[in-house]
Amino acid sequence: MHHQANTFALRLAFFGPAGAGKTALIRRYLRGSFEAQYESTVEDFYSLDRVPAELRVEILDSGGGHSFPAMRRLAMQRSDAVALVFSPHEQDSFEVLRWLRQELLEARTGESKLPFVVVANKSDTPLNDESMIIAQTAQDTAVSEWGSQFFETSALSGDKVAELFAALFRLGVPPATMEQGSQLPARRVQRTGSADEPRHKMPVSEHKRHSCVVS
Ligand SMILES: Nc1nc2c(ncn2[C@@H]2O[C@H](COP(=O)(O)OP(=O)(O)OP(=O)(O)O)[C@@H](O)[C@H]2O)c(=O)[nH]1
Ligand SMILES: [Mg+2]
Repeated sequence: MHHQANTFALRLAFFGPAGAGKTALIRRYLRGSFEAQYESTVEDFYSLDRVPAELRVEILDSGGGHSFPAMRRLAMQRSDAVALVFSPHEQDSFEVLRWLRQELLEARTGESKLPFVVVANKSDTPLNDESMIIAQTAQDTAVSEWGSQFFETSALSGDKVAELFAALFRLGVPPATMEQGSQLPARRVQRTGSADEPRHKMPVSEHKRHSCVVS
């Protein structure tokens, strides 16, 4: 959590191979819509203010097809909660998550429990024999080996997308401090909302379903 003048900023970040559905998941959550046409991301930022908690949520949408290791490392260090997204329908998709998790470990050495979840996206599409094995291996690895939560989401149908974001919020904001509503711990206090950070501005109406106001 990052504290700035009566506002707490929660930084979420999405990483994963190109085409896994990071952008689609973020847009499904923020806008409640789905775009079938694929447009690869370089790097995007979204932000929204959750009115009741005076909580500013910043979401980094990284581009899986663009490798900027130094930027990724910085983003990993600055995040309060991370979603590692893959698609079981793509061979090697989960393998990318293995080294992304490794990068996360290296970027944040010394932290005992890293705040990340693993996301198998495109659950609307039936698994064949091969993708079923990939999905099972991923779940076993995430839960048993990495001790992380595992979500099977669909940006197309919206299935488990709200649950995914709820988990990210919980990871980033310790519940006890949320209830107190004050004196939130600043794990890595950083200035937020600086002019040099690009942001997507989206019409307020797109956020209504989440009772959010766009900053
Ligand atoms: N059927 C289905 N298709 C999806 C789902 N999520 C994303 N897609 C499609 O998969 C393609 C890639 O989705 P994106 O969200 O752009 O993937 P990305 O992870 O952001 O990719 P990069 O920006 O290149 O890293 C698009 O054509 C989406 O419409 C899903 O849950 N189900
Ligand atoms: Mg994208």
